[in-house]
Amino acid sequence: MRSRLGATAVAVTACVCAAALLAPTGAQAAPHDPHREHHGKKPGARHTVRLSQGADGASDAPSLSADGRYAVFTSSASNLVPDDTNGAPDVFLRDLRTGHTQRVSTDAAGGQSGLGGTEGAISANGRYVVFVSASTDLIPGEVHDKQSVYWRDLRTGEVRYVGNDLGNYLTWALHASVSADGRYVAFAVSETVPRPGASVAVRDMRTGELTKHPFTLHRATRPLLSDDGSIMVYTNSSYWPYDNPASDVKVADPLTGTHRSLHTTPDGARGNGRASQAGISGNGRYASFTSTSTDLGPADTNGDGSNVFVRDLRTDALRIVEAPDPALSTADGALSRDGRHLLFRAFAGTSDPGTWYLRDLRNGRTRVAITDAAGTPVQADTGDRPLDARARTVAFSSTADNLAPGPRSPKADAYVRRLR
Ligand SMILES: [Ca+2]
Ligand SMILES: [Ca+2]
Repeated sequence: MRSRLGATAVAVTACVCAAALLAPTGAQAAPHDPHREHHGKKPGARHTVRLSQGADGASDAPSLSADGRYAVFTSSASNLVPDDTNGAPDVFLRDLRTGHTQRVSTDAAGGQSGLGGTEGAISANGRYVVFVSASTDLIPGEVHDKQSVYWRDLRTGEVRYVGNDLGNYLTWALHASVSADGRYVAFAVSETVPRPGASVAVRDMRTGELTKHPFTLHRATRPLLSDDGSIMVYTNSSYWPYDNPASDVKVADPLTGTHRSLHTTPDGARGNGRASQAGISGNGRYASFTSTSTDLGPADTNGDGSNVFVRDLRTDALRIVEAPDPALSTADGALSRDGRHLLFRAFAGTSDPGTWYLRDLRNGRTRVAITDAAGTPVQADTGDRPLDARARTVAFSSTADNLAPGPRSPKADAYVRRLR
């Protein structure tokens, strides 16, 4: 298994560059859109853009396309686009080049859906969006009565059902991830009958084939695909009362279901702490996770304080990510699509919002990544793909003041900040 995943990773290293060159067209043009905003800053200048300018509701952490041009986020606001009257959260696409904001949790013609959508994710090439919705009116003639994953081609507008049901009764889809070319969609399904838990599945949108990963006495959640769709990671969290064995992070072949743990000691045993937050670089070579284990191999200076770890899937080497102050904990790691940069949060304890850093994993250079206009680190949350391919921009949500000019929402806003 190891060597097979490793070999796959080698073969797809070049994928992200090609994906970044695929410039999406259509669907973004809106000649007389009053919601357009132009940001007259020179490309490369460090600045922060509020995606939810003046919003009347909360927005969550966006995900970015590989080239950093497109951001997808969820918002409860009703005033980000005209005629949002469904009283439900929707998924929005922001073109950062034109400033145009578009609602994407709609039917193919752009018609509003009754229950909107959440948990949007965008493909690396910027053309496809997947999201979760309980709406029954997204596809004419198709009614899916459970919370389901939908796939949208932004160029043609086409909306397709991905899935919600793994053969059991009470299930609902939770989270989705899409490959760079839109072909593969991984998603998590939560179940209450016959027993509480969650599992992951992958749909091939070209053939329609659905691969179900085995259900265990765990919650398998937040699957994330590499850009070419050949590698998937996910988190297995213990579900009360099933607290044994402990949580784990997995790397899997999405189409065969074979998998292995990322959270292992040099002897191959399970780490002695808890693991979560599985991540994968877009090129599929590096996987990240957060763990409280002290026996994974690298020297650990904060004891059982959590650390982000990065595993090279080609060599199996594991590195620990320590804060600039190594007594602090680190968590919330997210790799750039090219795998060179890592965004992470360093904090002293659970009540400390901490500081977000960007580290160049090649030379160790580390800088504060998320600050307000005065340069002060601020509270922030991040989504699945908070960095573009080369970590030139970071996307996040925050309730902090003074992040960008203009009016902020009464709750959290979504932002994109240029890093270099
Ligand atoms: Ca809405
Ligand atoms: Ca530690």
